[in-house]
Amino acid sequence: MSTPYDAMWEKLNLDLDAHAGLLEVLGKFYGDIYLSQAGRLKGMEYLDFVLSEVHGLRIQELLQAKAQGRKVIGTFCVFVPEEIVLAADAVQVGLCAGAEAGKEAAEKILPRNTCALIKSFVGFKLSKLCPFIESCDLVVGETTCDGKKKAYEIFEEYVPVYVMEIPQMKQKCDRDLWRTEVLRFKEKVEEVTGRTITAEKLGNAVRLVNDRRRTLQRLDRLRAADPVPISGRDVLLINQVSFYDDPVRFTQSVGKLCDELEERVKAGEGVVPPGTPRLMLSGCPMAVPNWKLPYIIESSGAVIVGEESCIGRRNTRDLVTENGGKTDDLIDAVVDRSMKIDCACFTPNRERLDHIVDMARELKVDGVVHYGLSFCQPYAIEAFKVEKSLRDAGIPMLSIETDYSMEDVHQLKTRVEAFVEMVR
Ligand code: BJ8
Repeated sequence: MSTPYDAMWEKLNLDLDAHAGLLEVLGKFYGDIYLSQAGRLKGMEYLDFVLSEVHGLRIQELLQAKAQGRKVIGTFCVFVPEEIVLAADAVQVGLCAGAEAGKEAAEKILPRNTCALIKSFVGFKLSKLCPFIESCDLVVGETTCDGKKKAYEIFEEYVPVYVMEIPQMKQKCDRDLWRTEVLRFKEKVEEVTGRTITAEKLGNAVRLVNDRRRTLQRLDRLRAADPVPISGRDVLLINQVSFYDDPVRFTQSVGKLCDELEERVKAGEGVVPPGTPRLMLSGCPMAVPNWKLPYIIESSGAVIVGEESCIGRRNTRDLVTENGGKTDDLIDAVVDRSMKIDCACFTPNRERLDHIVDMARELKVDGVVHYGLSFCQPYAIEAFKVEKSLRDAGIPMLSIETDYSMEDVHQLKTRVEAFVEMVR
């Protein structure tokens, strides 16, 4: 079936047939997992619309921005400072990497035992399925885990890639390294965009990204009410969309959704029956359209009330300090915020364990589901310490390792149902 966007996708050199197949599967998946939910907020219509136009209108907007001389920069990690990109009047998009399409192509050049997220971004490029990647003037990688780091060496044969070195520890010398990297990135962005990043522009960008984080923090507070006023799936989707929607429009729309949510909380209305077990997700990020595990959990009699993840609280918990007028002060503030990100790629990573226990207590959860992508060593190994910290705090944990395939759905459902019964 032809669409009004075919010419645009063809210009971007997408494989039109394979792409149409992907959109069809995604549409069905979305209908089953999202549109079938009862009692959704009216504000979720905005998210449904954005998702339905993810490869359409949003790409059109990016291409319009490019036609006006703005650059599009794609990223894979929350360490990459969006404030720098926005200060150069460029557009930043998080490249999702949450689907299995393209896996076969990826496995021709990557070992099969590579995590699904890495195979996904490589596979999407090789199979010509992602209009976001094709719209990017630059893709920014980072040296977080070994898999990503080495995959970027291959990826740069297909797209312009720039890699930031992320420290692995949090001593003073690591912060110094990261500050140097942020400055190097600023120079690169200035070179690619042809714009100079001034203190004023950087200050505005800091406020803009902070506003989005504040709105997501508000959402995070409201969604934790008892009775639970919104499904975990919907909140995950909002966080996922925050990575590629226009930041001003997104913040306004989610702000309105939060107003509606606040009314619901005041009225004591919930989306699940009283007494439904409250669970928290912790671990690897869940990029669009990775909704498998949240759906399994919420169709097994539990509700998700928090995500300790980079597509969740790990990304929105800390703000950049705004009280600095000079470029140097703002750079310091950006650096300090990102040094608080407790990704499992760091060692030691005690603060993540403390955050998980604090978050579980604050959200009054009955249990935690630790989610690791298969072959992700940092999160799989850290899961042992997470489990021990939670056990010491008297909070049960279920450890799940999976990828994007649907083959293990029944097996996962059996394990999740047993866990839900246990914590009930
Ligand atoms: S700051 S979590 S967004 S790196 S799942 S590719 S770690 S093998 S995604 Fe992440 Fe930045 Fe850390 Fe956050 Fe490697 Fe693991 Fe795959 Fe991963």
